[in-house]
Formats: sequence, C-alpha cells, structure tokens
Amino acid sequence: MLKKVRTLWSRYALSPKPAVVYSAALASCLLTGWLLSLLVTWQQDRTELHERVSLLTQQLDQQIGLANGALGRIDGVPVSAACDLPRQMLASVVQSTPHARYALRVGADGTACTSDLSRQDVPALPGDGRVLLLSGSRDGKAVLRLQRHGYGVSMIELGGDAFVNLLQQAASGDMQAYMVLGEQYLAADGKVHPMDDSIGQGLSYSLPAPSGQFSIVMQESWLSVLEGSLLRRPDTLLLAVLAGLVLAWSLLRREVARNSTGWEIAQGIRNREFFTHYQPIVTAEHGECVGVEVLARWRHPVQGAIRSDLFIPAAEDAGLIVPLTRYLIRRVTKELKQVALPPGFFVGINIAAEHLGMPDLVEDCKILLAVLREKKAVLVLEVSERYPLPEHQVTHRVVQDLRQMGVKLALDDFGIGHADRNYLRRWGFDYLKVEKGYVSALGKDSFKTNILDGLLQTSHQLGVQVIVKGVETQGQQNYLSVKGFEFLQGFYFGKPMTLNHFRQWLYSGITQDRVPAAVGLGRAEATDR
Ligand code: G
Ligand code: G
Ligand code: MN
Repeated sequence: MLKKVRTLWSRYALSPKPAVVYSAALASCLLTGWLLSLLVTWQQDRTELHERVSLLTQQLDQQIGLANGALGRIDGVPVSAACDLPRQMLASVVQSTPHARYALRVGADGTACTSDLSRQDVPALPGDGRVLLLSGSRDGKAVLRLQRHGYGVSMIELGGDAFVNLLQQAASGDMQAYMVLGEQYLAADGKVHPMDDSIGQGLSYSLPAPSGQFSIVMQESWLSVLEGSLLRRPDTLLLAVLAGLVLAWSLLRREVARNSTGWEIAQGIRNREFFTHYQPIVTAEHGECVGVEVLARWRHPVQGAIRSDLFIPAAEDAGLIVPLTRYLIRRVTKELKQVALPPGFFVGINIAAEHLGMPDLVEDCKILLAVLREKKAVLVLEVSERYPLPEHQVTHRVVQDLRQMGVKLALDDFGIGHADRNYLRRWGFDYLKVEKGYVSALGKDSFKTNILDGLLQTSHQLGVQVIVKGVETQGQQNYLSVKGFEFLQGFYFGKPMTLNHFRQWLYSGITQDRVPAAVGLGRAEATDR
C-alpha cells in the first residue's frame, strides 16, 4: 500500500501536470477577458456619467439662472408700509418664474413685504449668504431659497420638486445624482441631507457663475460596475469571452500540436512501431565487442523512419518517455533471450532522468536483469549529463536499489553538461560515455583534445571507466588505444543495427578475425535501417 502511494506520488506529484497547467492558463485567459470587460464597462460608465452630469448641470443652471433673473426684478420692487402694491409686484414675479413659490423684499430701512398675504414671516436672513438649501418647514419638502443682499435684501423661494425631478432623471440604476450646496445636499429621494464623505468621492461639477455655489455630484457604486461588466453589456462581455477563447484556442492548438505527437507516440507504442537497434561497444585495443547500446527507433506507418533525436525529446515533453522506455526494455528482454552473449557483456539502455526518480524503474528492470544474469551479462543504465539527476530522496533510493541488484550506471554525453567530481561521486557512476564531439575534435581542437587526454587520469582517480563515443576512423582508434582508453563506440566498429544484424556481426566477429579495420569497414555498410 505504502509502496503504491509512493509510486503514485513519484509518478504524478513530482512530474508537471499538463491538465492543471492548461486549466490555469484557460482560467487566466477568461480572467483577462473579464478584466477587459470590467475596464470597458468602467470606461463607458464614466463617459455616460460625464454626459449626464453635464446635461444636469445645464438644466439646473437654467433653472437657477431664471431665479437669479427674478432676484434682479425683486431688487426693483419699492417697499412701503402698506405692502399692497409691492405684494402684487412680487406675486407677479413669483408667477412668471418657474417653480417659484414665494418672494420677499426688505427695503433699506428694514420694511419688509412678501408676495403672499398668508406668509408674512420674514425668515432670518443670514448676513451675506446668497443661497440656502432648506427643508421646507411646512410640507417637509425641499425648498430652495436664493437671496441677495444689496440695497436691502431680495429673496425668492423655489419648490424643490423640479430639482428633485431632474436629479431623478439623471440618476438611473446604480448611478446616483446629488445637488450639493455647502454642507447640505439634495438627493433624488427629495430630501435634504447633511453632507457626508461618501458624496465627496463622486464625479463633481460646479455650476457656472452666478450659480457657482452649487455643484452636481454623480457617482456609481463599484458593485454596479462589477455587475455591469457581467450583465449590463452583453456585447462587451461576449467580446471579452471571444478574446479569451481566441487566446485559449491558440494555447489549445499548441497543446494539441504537442499532444498530437504525444498521441502518435502513444499510438506507436501500442502498435509496436518502436523497435531497437544495437550498437557495439568494443575494446580500444583489439576491437573486441564487450557490450552494446540499445537505441530506440521508430518506423511511423506514414512518415517512415523518424529520427530519434526528434521523437525522444517529443516523448519526454509528452510525458511518454517512461512508457516508451518500459516498452523498449520489454522488447530488449525478449530479443536478448535469443542471443548468446560473451560473459561480462554489458547492455546499455538509455534512461531519462525523470525515470530514475520513479520506484517503478526497479520493477521495470527486473525481468531483463534475470535474463542478463543468466547470460552473465550486465545491465548499464545510461543517463544523459544534459539533465542533472533530481537530488531527491526517491531518486537516491532507486539508484541504491538498482545498485544492489547489480545494475551499473553510465553518465552519457559526458562533456556537454556540468557534471563535476562531486556529482559523479554522489551518484556513483561506473562509466563515463564521452560526447562524440571530443573524438571528432582530435587533431583539430587542442582544447578538447587536452580535456580528453586529462580525462583518463581523472577517471582512474574516481574509479570510473571511460567509453569514448563517435569513433569513426582507424586513426582515432589508434590514438585512443595508445592513450590508454579502454572502450570505444562508433561507426568505425559498427553502426546501430537490428538484432539480426548485430547477432551476425557479433558471431562472425568472434569466429573470424578481430582486426578492427576489417570489422569496422566491412560491417558498417551492412547495417543500419
Ligand atoms: O542513435 P541515435 O541517433 O538515435 O541517438 C540519438 C539520441 O537519442 C542519443 O543521444 C540517445 O541517447 C537517445 N536515445 C536513443 N534511444 C533512446 C532511448 O531509448 N531512451 C532515451 N532516453 N534516449 C534514447
Ligand atoms: O545515447 P547516445 O548519445 O550514446 O547515442 C549514440 C548516438 O550516436 C546515436 O545517435 C548513434 O547513432 C550515434 N553514433 C554512434 N556512433 C557514431 C559515430 O561514430 N559518429 C556519429 N556521428 N554518430 C554516432
Ligand atoms: Mn546513450
């Protein structure tokens, strides 16, 4: 049970999960789309708010302008102790001024006349204040008083209803409009409220002079912008969703492109399109075959032979390298059963670093190991220096388990990565397989040649054996042999070949001569693909 959990953990938790990555990408696309919609909604609302405010400002300015004009006429009303004539004049001003209800004129001598017989009261008139916004004392409705001091005092009172109507027209849905004057404001509910902070955050417009004391505030709640981005503007949202989908789709296409290769590889494994080639590893001195490297090959039903430097990385990307390797190991197991191998023969299999982090690998190797043990052959797992082994407890345990079963470890492509002595010691490699470039550099690149020369000494110190790959000429073999390298691999000795070819190659090599030149040149042509 615990083992199963550990296996599942190493298989899923330690490797990236494309599904999670993909849904996260999709979610972020939709989020971006929605943010876009939010921004557009906010922008549109802002524009509309501006339009409404300026319209409301015009309307209010017109109303107050008329009242201001009326004040001028009231200034000219002569007041006398018997208010009859002034009252008539004031009443006509009230009648001809929209929404006016009441007018008052106080002469320079303090004599006061009003437009309304029933309202003889003279309100307390503040010093130089020109406008007052008040709750009407009689019917509870808002009342607007405009007054002017000069030669006496003139005052006109307007009913608040007209203003409230305008505020109501301007406000809609979640947009609110307020008419602010000093420390008070009139709201669309028809009431006068004391000023509060929330009103200050809206969009504010001052009325032009002479009504400049007034300002209009419009505001919209964030909640309604949020709601609007989702509901009120289906066009914007649709556009945003479309944009999100386009983004997601392009992502999906990349994913599908990747997955189609992945799918083909999976299909290929199922249909046994993958097979193996074997490339000999020989002693430097006599060219005697002491081992073999298993190389994956793919014969695609439509595209034909596909290069392994293309499909191996693709399989790694698609998370299929492990199943592919597993399949190849099974195939190699079956194939090698039929072959007699020289004692001590080593069989190299390329393993992805990720695979070494899975406890399954031990299980995957068991049957092959049993077959090889019977033939006194050794299994060598080749891991590339390209991708460092994950310094994970699981990986160390897997390596330890394999070691106990007699499996050897080779560091492949040595010289292209950053493996240092510590890395080699930590993982206990038995073989270093030197990158092809070092051999081809012989006689051309003294820097690389020097590294190759120095490698022997290092390998002795570390107790690892060196296999030099990419040997293509007799000159290279001679050089390496004289230098003291033990094992070589390359086209000069044998190209990767099918099992049948390899078997022929091996047996004829054993029964016939072991002169490398003859072995290499003669056989290389008969092999491969
Ligand atoms: O022989 P060839 O040109 O196909 O090899 C190309 C590369 O592919 C080599 O570097 C070799 O390590 C890698 N390769 C070949 N077969 C396998 C395989 O079965 N598993 C892995 N992980 N790599 C392989
Ligand atoms: O896993 P590894 O990188 O060792 O795989 C060996 C790769 O090198 C295979 O692709 C094989 O075809 C290729 N190869 C083997 N011998 C030679 C050689 O002598 N010259 C060149 N250029 N490539 C070789
Ligand atoms: Mn290899």
